[in-house]
Formats: sequence, structure tokens, C-alpha cells
Amino acid sequence: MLGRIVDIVAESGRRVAAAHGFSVENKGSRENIVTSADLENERFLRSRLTELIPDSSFVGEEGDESPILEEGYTWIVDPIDGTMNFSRGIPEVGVSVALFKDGKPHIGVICNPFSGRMWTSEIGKGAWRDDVPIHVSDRPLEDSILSTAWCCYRKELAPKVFEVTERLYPGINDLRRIGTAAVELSMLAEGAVDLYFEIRLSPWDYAAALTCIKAAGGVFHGIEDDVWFDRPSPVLAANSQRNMDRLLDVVSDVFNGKTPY
Ligand code: LIP
Repeated sequence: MLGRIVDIVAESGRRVAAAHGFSVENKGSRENIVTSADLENERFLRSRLTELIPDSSFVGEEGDESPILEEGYTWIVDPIDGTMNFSRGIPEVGVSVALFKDGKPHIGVICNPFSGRMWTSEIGKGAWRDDVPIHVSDRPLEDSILSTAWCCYRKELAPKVFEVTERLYPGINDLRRIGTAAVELSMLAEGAVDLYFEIRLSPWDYAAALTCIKAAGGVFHGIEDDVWFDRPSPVLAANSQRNMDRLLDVVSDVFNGKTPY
């Protein structure tokens, strides 16, 4: 099954990389956009993936809200994660496909159509980048790179996120903001970055990459409890429980232990 999903994601990546002359529309704000390439790739992925597993549920960024099945299979898909990057020709973009089994992460596949990098994972079997086994890093906090974002879709939340960044920065190595959660979280799974925090993401942004992190020995969490996969959620991820504890301490203190939406 993993191999057949990889083949479909690879084909969708080639379609995204070849997309030109696409239209761009706002989804409610100047920061939140969708292109005709997003819509076309979601249609392609919906068709091919639900054909692979008949009776599976499909949750996509650009489509209707389907449920995550408590029994059976559910696809959670972002056809182009990092749409703003894509629309401006910035080659940091992810096609993200998660397959949940009985409501839990099972398989995660993410590809960057421009670099050709493909992250794959299956819970209980492992995680790979381009077929090479990957694992989270063992870096201590002071050597850690934090990948983060400041909630461009809900800028009223940004001041507190900047406070989190300000409080963590002296004690870590450095920051990265690449603009695609799916790829940045996959980079944590392969040990390139070590911490991730974003106060509000949608399940299609992270479902596949968190599957990869879990299979690669990393940890993730929300603020009060686990990451929610049925609605937008805070996403904290780390290469170790020790580093997660520090990240969660700061985030929880700044947000008073509560999800602010
Ligand atoms: C994007 C995320 C990114 C986040 C952006 C946006 P999209 O997903 O992957 O990390 O900071 O605000 O949500 O909307 O391009 O699929």
C-alpha cells in the first residue's frame, strides 16, 4: 500500500511542478490564498486515493468537511502545502497525504515537487527520506533549530507567538520559517531541525508529517492535550521528550495553558 501511495503522490508532484498560468484567489484574507493548481491537484488526489481504497473517507484542504472514520480508512490531504510560496515561485512546497486507520495515524507521505524530496512513513515500520531510513536528531536544546511561524492567517495571535520565540531564542541555536508546515515537520523527522511550533494549523498541514515524526522517534503535542486531527490545532513537535517539555513549558506559560481559539 505505501508504494502505491508514493506512486500517486509522486505523479501529483510532477503535475504541481509543471503547473503554469494558474489563477489565484483569496480565501477570506490577503494572506490565505488558493490557486487553481491546488484545486486541480486535490481533485486528482481525491480520485486516485479513494480508488485505491474504496469506502475510504477523504478530508482535503479545499473540499468539503468529511469525517475521520473511527473504523476504516481516512485520507487527510493538503494538495499544495505552502500555497503562498507556490504562487510566488518559491520552491518550498509540500504535497501532503496521510492515511489514518481507525482514526489514528498509519501512513504519511510528503513530497516537495521542486526538490524531488519524498518523505515516507508507516507506523510500526519506520520513516524514510528518498528510501533512506531517517530518525529525529539527538541534539540538546542549546543546539536545536526551532522551525516556527507567527500565524499569518490569524494575526491577532501573533504577539504571543513572538513572545514564545523571544523567550526560547537565547537558549537554542537558531530559527527557521520556511512557509510549509508539512515540509518543515518532515525535516524534523529526518533530524535537520529539532523543534517545531505553530499556534494554529489545519489537520491537512500536519497529519502526514506528524505520522512521519512518530515513526522517526519524535514527539508531538497540543497545548492542553494531544494534537487534534479533527479540527485546527496548536502543533508542538520535538526530537526528544526533554526538549518537548521545555517547549511546552514556554508555550503553556505564554498562552496560560489554553488553546486561544
Ligand atoms: C501553510 C502552512 C504554513 C503556515 C501557513 C499555511 P497552506 O499551509 O503549511 O506552515 O504557516 O500559514 O497554513 O495554507 O499553504 O496549505
